[in-house]
Formats: sequence, C-alpha cells, structure tokens
Amino acid sequence: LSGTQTTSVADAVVVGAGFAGLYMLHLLRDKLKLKARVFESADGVGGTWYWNRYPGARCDIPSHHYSFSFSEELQQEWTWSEKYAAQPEILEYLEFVARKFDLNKDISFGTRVSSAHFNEAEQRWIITTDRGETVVARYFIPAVGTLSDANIPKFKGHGSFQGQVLFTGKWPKEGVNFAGKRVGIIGTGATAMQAIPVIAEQAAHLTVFQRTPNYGTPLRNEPMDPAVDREVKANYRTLRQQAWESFAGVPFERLKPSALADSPEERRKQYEACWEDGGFSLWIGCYGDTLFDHTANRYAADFVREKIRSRVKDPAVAALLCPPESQAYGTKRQPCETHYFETFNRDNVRLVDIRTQPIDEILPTGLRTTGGEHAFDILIYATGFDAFTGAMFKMDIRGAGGRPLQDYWSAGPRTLYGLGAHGFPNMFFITGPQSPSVLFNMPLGIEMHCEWIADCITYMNAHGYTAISANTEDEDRWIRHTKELADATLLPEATSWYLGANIPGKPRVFMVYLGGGKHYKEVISRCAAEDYAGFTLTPSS
Ligand code: NA7
Repeated sequence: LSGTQTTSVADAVVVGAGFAGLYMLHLLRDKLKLKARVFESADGVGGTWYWNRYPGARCDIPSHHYSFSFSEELQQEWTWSEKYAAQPEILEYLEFVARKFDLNKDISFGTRVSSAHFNEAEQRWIITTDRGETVVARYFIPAVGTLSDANIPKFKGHGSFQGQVLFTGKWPKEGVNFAGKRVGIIGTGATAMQAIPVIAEQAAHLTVFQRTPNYGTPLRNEPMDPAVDREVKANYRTLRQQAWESFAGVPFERLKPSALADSPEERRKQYEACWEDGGFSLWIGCYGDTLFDHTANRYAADFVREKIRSRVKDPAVAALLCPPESQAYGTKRQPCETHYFETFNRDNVRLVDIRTQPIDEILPTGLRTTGGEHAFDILIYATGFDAFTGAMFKMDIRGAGGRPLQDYWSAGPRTLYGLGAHGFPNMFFITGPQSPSVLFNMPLGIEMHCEWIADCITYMNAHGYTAISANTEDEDRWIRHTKELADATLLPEATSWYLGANIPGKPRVFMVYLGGGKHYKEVISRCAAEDYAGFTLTPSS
C-alpha cells in the first residue's frame, strides 16, 4: 500500500485494537450497523497486552473480573488458567474475542494514524494514516490507551549504550534471553516489581536502579480452581453486579469504613487478613479511610514497612526498599508483587539508590551514577508512561478552527465526563482523563464508555443531529468537581503519573475522577437521559 494515496468514507474511525477498540468496533458495526474502520499500529490486536510482553507481566485484577461482560456466551466459553492472568493469556483472550466476533477484517494493522482534523463545513473528521490513506468520517474515537506512550528519560549519553536496550512497554515479540547476561533495570514501579523477580532468576546479574521505593504488596496468584470457575460461571450476573456496586469495579468483602475506629489489635488482624488476600485488598479493600486520612494511612504504611523489613535480610537494603514516612501509602498506584522483596536477598541482585546518587550518564558499557560506574549487557527502562495524554498528543488532533488538542489541553485535560471536549465535535474518549479510568476495572469501564458512545450516536442519528460537542461551562463544572474529589484524598500529594508528575514540564492536574464507578455511571446515564445535557447538539442543515 505504501506510497499510494487512497481516500475512503466511513461513519466512524477508531484508533487502537485493545479492549476498547475491539468492543467499540463490535458495537458500531454489529449493533448500530455503521461502517467503522479501526487503525492499529501493531500487527495484531491486544493494545496494552500486545506491547507489554516483559517477563512477569500480569494483571493485578482477578481474571474473572478483568474480562468483558457484554456477552454471556463469551463469559461461559472462556476459561482462565490462573486467578490473575498473565500477559500471554490476556492477549490470547483478546485474539479469541476478535475471532469470535469477526473483528479483524475491519482492522487495518501495522497502520498508525498520523492526523485527525475536524472539517467544520462538512462536519466530519479527516483522518490520515502513515500508509497514505485518508478516511472521512463523522465520528472519531481515539481508543489509544491510557498507559501506552513510553516515558524514557533522556539521561546524558542517551543512545550511547552498546548492548541491548529495552523498554518494558514495547517488549520484543521474540522474547529476550537473559542467560549469562548482566542486566541493569531503571525503575521500581508496578511494572519493574513484576519483572525484577523473574529476570533475577534468569540473568547472571541484575542491578536495580531505584529512585523511589514503593509500597508493594503480594499479589498471591494461584492456578484457577475449577470449582471456583464453575461457581463464578453459574453466578456471573451476581459477580458483575457486585463489581458495579464497588468503588473500583472489583468487590472487596473485608472493607471496613475506618482504621481509626478499630483497636490496634483489630487493625492488625484486618491488615494481616488483607495482606493474605493479596492483590489490591490492602490498598482499596481494607479501610475506607486509608487514602483519605493521614493517621489511617500511616497505620497501613507502618504495616507494609514492617513486612518489607521482615522479608529482606540485609537491614541496610531493607531500609532502602522501605518508602519513607513522608511518602504516604497507596497515593501512587499500588504495585502487586510476587517475591519482589525476597529477590534482594539473592547474591546476583544489587540495589542502587539513585535518589542519593543520581544517574550521571549512560555509557557504552552501562551507566555511571554519582557513586560510580555499573557495567551490564542489557539495559531495561521500566520507567512508565506519559499517561492519559501522551498517545493522544502524538496524533496531531485538531478540532474546530484547526485548534490542536495539545493547545486546548495545555493547562491539563479539559473534558466533560472524560467523554468529549469542547470544540472537538464527535470525538469521544474511552477511559480518558477525568473519568474513573485507571482507578476502575478497565474492561468494565471500557464497556461503560463504549455503550455510552454507541447510545449517543444512535440518539444523534434518530434525531437528525450531525454534531455533538461539550459546553465549556459544563467542562469547568466537571473539572472543578473532579479536582474537589481528588483534593479530599491524599492522592494529589504524590509525585505520580495520576498527576502527570512523572513527566518533566507536564501540567500537574489530577486526571482521574475519584467518585467511584457506580456514581460516575449514574452521572453519565443521567446526562444521556436528559438529551445529553451539558453537550450542544447541532441539527443537520
Ligand atoms: P511507573 O509506575 O510510572 O514507574 C516508573 C518507574 O521508573 C518509577 O520507579 C520511577 O521512579 C522510575 N523513573 C521514571 N523516570 C525516571 C528517571 N528519570 N530517573 C529515574 N527513575 C525514573 O510505571 P510502571 O510502568 O511501573 O507502571 C505504570 C502502570 O502500568 C502501572 O501502574 C499499571 O497500571 C500498569 P519515581 O517513582 O518517579 O521516582
């Protein structure tokens, strides 16, 4: 195709073939009977689960919950092999979904969208790709993922390393052979905590460069118990209902309102029980005030620090791995780990604190911190993503009057309900900023958004509207509300990617709606029921 210019017309263009793009395509094509095109830069479906093939990559939400709920047949047909599915299995699942609903034929793989410009006269989006194709479409849906744009810090000497350089979020399909290799890894976030124990077992030596210690807690993965699977499948409706009743789209049975209300003995019992449950239990399934009250938070933080100290043999290493008291627990995304802390008891693993001795320069043979040189054969960046906006800004999106999205969002994302932005008519976001997004079980959040978008398009077609765009004052109201909710918690205190604080120069705005999935769903359903109140609809001329 490359080199040839083609122009075609579609009702909708979707970018990305992860959970979001796949379900959006299914709804637009099979339910609304529209012509939808999907562009995907990878050579297969999967999105996040296509790219994140690093060792140990696994979902931290139980498999039965982290899956589509829209098709009872699909729920019954698919069987997960582990309590928390690993990346290859989630990718297989999405490939299965694509085959089952015959989605691949409408996806152009290996194709990146270069630009999307709104044409006001035509009330249509003009979308161009890097393979010379132009599509004119009424609706434009960038389903590009929240954590998909790599954040690779440009240290002095960037690019000079002569060995293999890897980024966890773009892991080679053929895998990496660590046998006999010396490996350096930068970062100790949720990704690194999954990868480090696995790499340490395979490599000759692993050096971990840590800037900020993290409050990891055990995932406690296990093989799927067939009896549990049968039980869930017989009661899937109830399970999904429980998910929707919960804050983050995953129910936790032990949740109690306040750590302050319990005696020290009761608290310890509760923390130990949540610790044993694993996953996100201690973070969001233990006490309702953990992320709201400094004292409640300190109780949990002390508990995790004590656990870290009990797991790491060398007290000096344990001290480095313990987040300081100034760093509240769980205000950064809670990493879930499997033998992460024990990994530092191994002879072939070394922890280097780059908070006190920062990286000076990347060298052809490794890197140099202010404390000295480190040599290795493979350098891994586990340094996270330019979350929420990074992938969107790479696309040259321009709304009415040719205004770049980057310009409209220069002080932080501006949306109504995280679904649309003023001046960008007929463009919809999925799990975007100012929605529950990453703090809600993604497949369910994605279903909620895709269904809202599909209903909105159905409504517009039924009533003869050609465009829908959010009102500025309603955006202001929603942004204020999102900020108020965040400010009532401890989360904005952290230098996290929730705030854009991991990217130099990025505006620090808390980007997740913290009112919970259930309340959020009520808000957007009411908006739809009130003829899309807060949005302006343009009748066809
Ligand atoms: P994260 O959580 O953003 O972690 C990135 C890690 O890389 C973290 O330890 C950072 O340290 C470190 N980092 C980033 N930039 C630098 C520089 N310039 N120097 C040194 N260290 C650096 O990304 P993950 O991929 O682990 O997780 C992202 C999400 O993906 C995860 O939460 C899941 O939802 C899926 P810092 O803490 O900034 O000091």
